[in-house]
Amino acid sequence: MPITVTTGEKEYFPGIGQIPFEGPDSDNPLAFKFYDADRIVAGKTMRDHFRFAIAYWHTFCNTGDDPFGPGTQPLPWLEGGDPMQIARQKLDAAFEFISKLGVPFYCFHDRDMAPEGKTVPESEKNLQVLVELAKAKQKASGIKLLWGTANVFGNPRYMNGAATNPDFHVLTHAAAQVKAALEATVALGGENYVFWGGREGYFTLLNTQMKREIDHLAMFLQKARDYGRKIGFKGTFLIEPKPMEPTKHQYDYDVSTVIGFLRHYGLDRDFKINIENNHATLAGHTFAHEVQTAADAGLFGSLDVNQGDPYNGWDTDEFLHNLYDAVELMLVMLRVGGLGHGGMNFDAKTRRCSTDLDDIFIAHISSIDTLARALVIADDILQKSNFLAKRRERYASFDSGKGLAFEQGKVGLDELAELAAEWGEPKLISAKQEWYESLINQYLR
Ligand code: XLS
Ligand code: NI
Ligand code: NI
Repeated sequence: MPITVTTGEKEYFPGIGQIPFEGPDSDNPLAFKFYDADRIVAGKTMRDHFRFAIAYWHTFCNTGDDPFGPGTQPLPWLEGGDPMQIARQKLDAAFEFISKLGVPFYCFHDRDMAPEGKTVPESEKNLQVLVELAKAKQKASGIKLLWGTANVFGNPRYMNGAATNPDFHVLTHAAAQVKAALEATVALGGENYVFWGGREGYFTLLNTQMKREIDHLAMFLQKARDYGRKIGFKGTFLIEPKPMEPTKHQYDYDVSTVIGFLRHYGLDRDFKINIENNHATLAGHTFAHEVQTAADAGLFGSLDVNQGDPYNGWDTDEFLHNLYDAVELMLVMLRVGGLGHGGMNFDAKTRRCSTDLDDIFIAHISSIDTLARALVIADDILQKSNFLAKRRERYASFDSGKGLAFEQGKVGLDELAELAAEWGEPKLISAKQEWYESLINQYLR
């Protein structure tokens, strides 16, 4: 569905209209060079391949502060005294930006959209007020909610965790927030609901009953699921793994860990996985590896697209611009059947020194174009090269005869040993890694 540009009382990005597609020869920084939303690739429009979403927290709340200094990026909608007035301005800016970019979805934490009040009911009320306004904005623009979530890591009360906090009193506050955020997500027709276990982990085992904390997390998620279903949430619950930061030992370390957790606690029917590139690389994996792992388990949910700095190990949340990595990602995405009800959320922020308002547009356009270009390249590789045939050939010894019988469970260890003795030493078969790598480079055009 086309997006209608929606501004509030004040236009926050004057001089910038809806971002057009101008093609690869354009040198207009405020135009798409590769993302042509209606273009069909591999049987689907680019719009449907990507289901792009804007992250409320980075794009409309973050001003570039770091541990060494305050924010540098003046965001005009954050100016003014009254927190509820600022929240309304932020909503105006958000829908103006998203509609001008022409992206179909957004994602938010409760506290990104509405300020925390002095009491639980006051916080809930603040959120409800903003949700009503957001509903009207969604209707006017055609923009939809990909997922909602609760920020149960920022407030100091969560310093020892939310659902895994050793103090039950703190857990109840996390529950109040998740309950309200689920209600907001349902009210806004959100397709998914995310749990990123911000401070669900620990720093030292000396003071930690790990099994008890993880049991609490699972119980909390079960109760959240039950409540969500009760109030009519039909979408998917998503867990977003991350290996470190803020705690030393995060319980949702990576996709494999989360798969084990979901299956162990019987949560795998309602929950899937939201995978973030920078979290994957912090865990020592590639984005593509994590996506393949989740898809193989039937638990692929959605993506947070960003990238880390290749030379430092932290969650720098940069805009994805590495084309080679994007091609590897899209090679997997095309083969696992795409995003389904998930999307690609830009969990990324402009660098602290990028201080112009149009840098926010340029950053998103750059990432969107990187992924669009990668989609076309990956589709070309799958359609025109012998990439798939080569991969199949590598496993051909399991396609017939004893190899097939082994896969079917019909060959025991003793018979395998007999075959080894009978067949003698196997000849070395090259894995051809460099051939695969060069193939990608050949198609980067
Ligand atoms: C932080 C996470 C967070 C989640 C949503 O590292 O990526 O932004 O996506 O809570
Ligand atoms: Ni994320
Ligand atoms: Ni992150």
